[in-house]
Amino acid sequence: MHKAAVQNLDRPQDDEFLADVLYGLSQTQKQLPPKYFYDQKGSEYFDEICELSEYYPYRTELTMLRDVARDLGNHFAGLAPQGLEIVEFGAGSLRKVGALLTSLGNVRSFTAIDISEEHLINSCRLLESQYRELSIHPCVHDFTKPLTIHTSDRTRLGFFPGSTIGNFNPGEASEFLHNAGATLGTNSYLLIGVDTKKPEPILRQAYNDNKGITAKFNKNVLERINRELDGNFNPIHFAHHAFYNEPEGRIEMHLRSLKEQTIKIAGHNFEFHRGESIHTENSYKYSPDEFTSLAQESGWSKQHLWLDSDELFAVYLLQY
Ligand code: AVJ
Repeated sequence: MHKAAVQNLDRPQDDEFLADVLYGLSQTQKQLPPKYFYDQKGSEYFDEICELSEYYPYRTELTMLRDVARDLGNHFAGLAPQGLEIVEFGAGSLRKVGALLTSLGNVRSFTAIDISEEHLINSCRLLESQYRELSIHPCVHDFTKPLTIHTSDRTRLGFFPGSTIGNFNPGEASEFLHNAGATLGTNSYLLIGVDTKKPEPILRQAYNDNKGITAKFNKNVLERINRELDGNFNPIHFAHHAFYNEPEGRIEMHLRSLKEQTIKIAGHNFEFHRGESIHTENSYKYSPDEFTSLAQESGWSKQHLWLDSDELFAVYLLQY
């Protein structure tokens, strides 16, 4: 895998970042798209979040994937004569796909799609050193947008772990699932991790950790605006605020202004009242029934559902 082999299909450009920020901060409820969390620094903070005791989704799913991979091995035995091609959406640090690569045995090709180029390349290099026979294709792309990838005779298995789908509202999630089906093709599969609904304290603590890493992750988007878009946010004057919005079934993350202030970004002024917030992320939680219907409405049928014993997390195998 050489640098030249990296596909840059739809890398978000600086002017798009600027346009999204100017638009988001002009809304009555100020907001920023969560995909901008993941520059190099933000991707590192997210990896730290995954090590936190409060953040159950990462370790729960990782533990489940061992069983899932074994079941998938049985499922695909005889079903994928040309071998499998795995396509991971939002690949991040690639710490989960290894469980599948090891147990499935017949994976020939792996396409890793992520928005954070440097992080993606480093992760692919590491994976390459561990799976020398595997053909690895890093692809820098914003997976919130449709994507066409090369075709082969192999059985395609999309992989979308971590409940990243929770960042979309249900309408956008359905659109993503449709697009993923179009990208992967008829009869392809999607293995997708989805956070479940559960008692509020567990959810709240997962996004309000004791070490304050989630707060740093959240505030990093302000520092990124300062670095890349000539902004003058002082993160000290904003507070991390995360809570479960029960009627909407989602965790919301906000950055709340601790005082009245004016922020300048690329020559534009934005006024903040004391207590006014920027809504930085939604993280939707789905019961198995809710998610199964969403998948069905989006062209996918449920083949398998795995839940851990505490029902903290769900992994679905869907077919298009
Ligand atoms: C990567 C979107 C699944 O919503 O749990 C973690 C991101 N935000 N802590 C999530 C996140 C705050 C995470 N997802």
